[in-house]
Amino acid sequence: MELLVGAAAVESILEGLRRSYGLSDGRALAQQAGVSVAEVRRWRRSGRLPLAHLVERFPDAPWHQFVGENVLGLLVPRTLLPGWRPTPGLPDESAPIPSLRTSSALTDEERRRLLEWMLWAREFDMAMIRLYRQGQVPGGVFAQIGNEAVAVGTAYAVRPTDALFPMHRDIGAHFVRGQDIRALVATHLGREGSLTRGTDGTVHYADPDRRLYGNISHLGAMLPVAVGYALAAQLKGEDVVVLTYIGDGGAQTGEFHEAVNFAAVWRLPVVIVIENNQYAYSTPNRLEYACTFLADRAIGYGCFGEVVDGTDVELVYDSCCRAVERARRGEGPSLLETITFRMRGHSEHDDASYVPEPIRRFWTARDPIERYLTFVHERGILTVEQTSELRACIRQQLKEIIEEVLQRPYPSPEEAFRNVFL
Ligand SMILES: Cc1ncc(C[n+]2csc(CCOP(=O)(O)OP(=O)(O)O)c2C)c(N)n1
Ligand SMILES: [Mg+2]
Repeated sequence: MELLVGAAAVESILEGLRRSYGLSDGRALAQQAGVSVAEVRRWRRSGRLPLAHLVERFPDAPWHQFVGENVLGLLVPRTLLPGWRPTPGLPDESAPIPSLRTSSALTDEERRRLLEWMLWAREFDMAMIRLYRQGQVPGGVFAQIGNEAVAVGTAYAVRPTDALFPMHRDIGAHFVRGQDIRALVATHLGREGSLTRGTDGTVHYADPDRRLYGNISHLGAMLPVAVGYALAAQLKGEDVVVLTYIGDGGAQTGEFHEAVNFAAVWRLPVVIVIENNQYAYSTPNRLEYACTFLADRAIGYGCFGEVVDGTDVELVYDSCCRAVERARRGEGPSLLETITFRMRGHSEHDDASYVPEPIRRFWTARDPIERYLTFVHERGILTVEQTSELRACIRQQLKEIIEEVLQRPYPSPEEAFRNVFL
C-alpha cells in the first residue's frame, strides 16, 4: 500500500522512525528499511510512502501517531514465516526458523496451560486416527494436526462469556472451553453420551452453556450464523465478542463475503480467523484465490486485517487479543489470517500424496507443538522430563477414557433419529 501524505509528512515520519529506532542518519534509516538511499530520496520528492513495507520493517514504531488509526485500519501488517510461498510455489527450505514470540500478556502458568491444551489436541487426534484404523470410528477423522497453535491461541484470547463458533480443525478450542473430553470421545465414536446423540461422528454440536456453537459442515454457512449472533448481542447491548473460523477453501464461498461485509457495515463484534492451511481437500490455495493474502480483503470490506504465522501460539494469541479488543471497543470485525499447514490428509481416508515433499518438510520443521516445546524448555518453564511426563499423563487419561467409552452402547435408533428430518 502506497500512501500519499505530502513531502512534509514524509519528513516527519522518517524523522520519527529514525528517532524511534535510534538510527544515526538517513543512510542508516534506508538500510534498516531495506532500500537504497536514492529510494528514500524518491519518497521525499514524491510525498509518497510504501506504508505496508515500512510497517513490516519497523513493526514497533508508534504508527498510530504517525498516520492515524483510519489509515492503519486499512493496512495488513504481515508477520510471516520466512521462506513461505503460497502453494504450490515451493517454500525456501533453507529459510531460518525465527524464535517464537514471547507475549508480554502471558504468565508462565498460562504458558503451561497453552502447552497442555495443544498437547491434548495433538494426542486426541493421534488417538482418533488409531481408532479409525481399528474400525472403531463410524464417521471420518478430520485431524487438526498443525493447527493447534491457532485453535488454542485464539480460543484463549476470548472470555468464557464470549461466543465461540469453531470449525472442523479446532478441537483445541473445545479443550480451552472446558468441554468434557469423555463426551468428545463418545461423539467421535458415536457412542452413548455423544454430543450429537450418536448421529454424527464429529463436532457438529451446540453447547449453549459453554457458548460453543459449531461447526456447520457446509463451508461458509457458519459465518452468517456467527455474525447474526453478534448482531443479536449488539442489539441486546450485551458485552459479547464472537470468535469464528473458516478455512482457506471456505473463504471462497459467497456466504463468507456476505457475512464479512454485513459485519463490517454494522461494526459487529466479530473476529474471523481464516485458517490458511495451504489446501482445501486436494486443492492448493493457489487454485482457490488469486490474491496473495486473504486478509488483504479487509481493505475492501473496510475492516481490519492481519496475517500471522499460525505455528506461533503466543503470536496468534496476541494478534487475536488485539482483534478482540477492537471488537469490544465497537470498531467492528477483523480478519485474522493464520498461515499454517494441514499436516494430515483432509480426512484419514486421504493420504495427501498430492502434497509435494518440500512443502511437507518445510512445515514439519515448523510443527507448532515442537516449536512451543523448545520454547518452554529453553525458557526453563518446564524441563524435558516434565513435558514428557505431561504427555504421558495425557495419553494415559485418554487411554482410560477410550476404554470406558468403548464399553458403552451405540444409541438406540429412537434416540439417534430424534430430531432427524428426512
Ligand atoms: C459448500 C460446501 N462445499 C463442499 C464441501 C465439502 N468439503 C468439506 S471440507 C472441504 C475442504 C475445506 O477446505 P478448507 O476450507 O480450506 O478447510 P480445511 O479442511 O483445509 O481445514 C470440502 C470441499 C462442503 N462441506 N461444503
Ligand atoms: Mg484449508
